[in-house]
Amino acid sequence: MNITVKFRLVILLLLAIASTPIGAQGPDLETLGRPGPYQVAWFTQLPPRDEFSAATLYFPANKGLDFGGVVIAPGFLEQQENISWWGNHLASHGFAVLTLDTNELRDDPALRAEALMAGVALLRGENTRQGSGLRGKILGDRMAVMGHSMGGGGTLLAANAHSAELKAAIPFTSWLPDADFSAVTVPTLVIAGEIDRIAPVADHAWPHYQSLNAAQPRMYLEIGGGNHFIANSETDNARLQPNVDVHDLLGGVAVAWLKLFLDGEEEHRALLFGGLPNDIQGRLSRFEASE
Ligand code: 9J3
Repeated sequence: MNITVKFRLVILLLLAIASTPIGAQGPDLETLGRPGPYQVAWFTQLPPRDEFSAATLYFPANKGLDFGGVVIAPGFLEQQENISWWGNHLASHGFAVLTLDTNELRDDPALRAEALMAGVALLRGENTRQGSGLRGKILGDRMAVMGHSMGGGGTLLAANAHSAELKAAIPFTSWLPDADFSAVTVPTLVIAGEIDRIAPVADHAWPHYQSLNAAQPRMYLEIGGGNHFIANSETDNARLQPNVDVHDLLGGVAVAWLKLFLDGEEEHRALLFGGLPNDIQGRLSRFEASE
């Protein structure tokens, strides 16, 4: 090795040291609430399933391997467009996300639960399907379910019956009267809106949360002044609009939840259970969490 080569190696070493974060900046909820590092691609040509009528698979196009999967169901009279922002957001943070349309716009929560679990099976199948763009990239043991309103009721029913097949559940402004989800054994993030008139928290999200077994991680996140549609996409349908803009807050907390409980990235634990930042707490009307 001549002196020039040695010199260059020393320079490279110094550059490597200089670019290594010292006191490494860990993840934070604000960053996780913005679009993530991956480019999002999507496709809709998927193997048909009896349990739902159509679906879109969003994925992180420039991530090589190891995608956890998330399946999301819309609410009563809603379609994929009402939940599509989650597909983009979660895929940009590294997840394969299947949004689905129910067979009928009025399908009940139990049918939405079946649709969600069929979606989980579909995502697992994409890992082995000849011709799938996601072949070999999906980790079938890292699956989560989400959903809005009756889709949130379906999310909780799916987790209550099939926790062994799942790693996390995230119902948002869930709707299901007189429900008991005490058989859920996966970490569950319950998103609610303070002034939800369609699924009032006193009859829906709050008792849903309270019925969960406190022996596993659970969180109740109620948005101050939030309506039934706070976690939905903005669309042209005025009836289905979020009344406050909390996608940044919800997106950040949900990504942290999935990175911790699907991907096992422990550095996200303190973000969720170490006390939320004051600016987030200021936007909540009720919050409860246990690890
Ligand atoms: O999915 C939902 O928005 C359920 C709320 C609802 O109107 O239920 C009454 C039948």
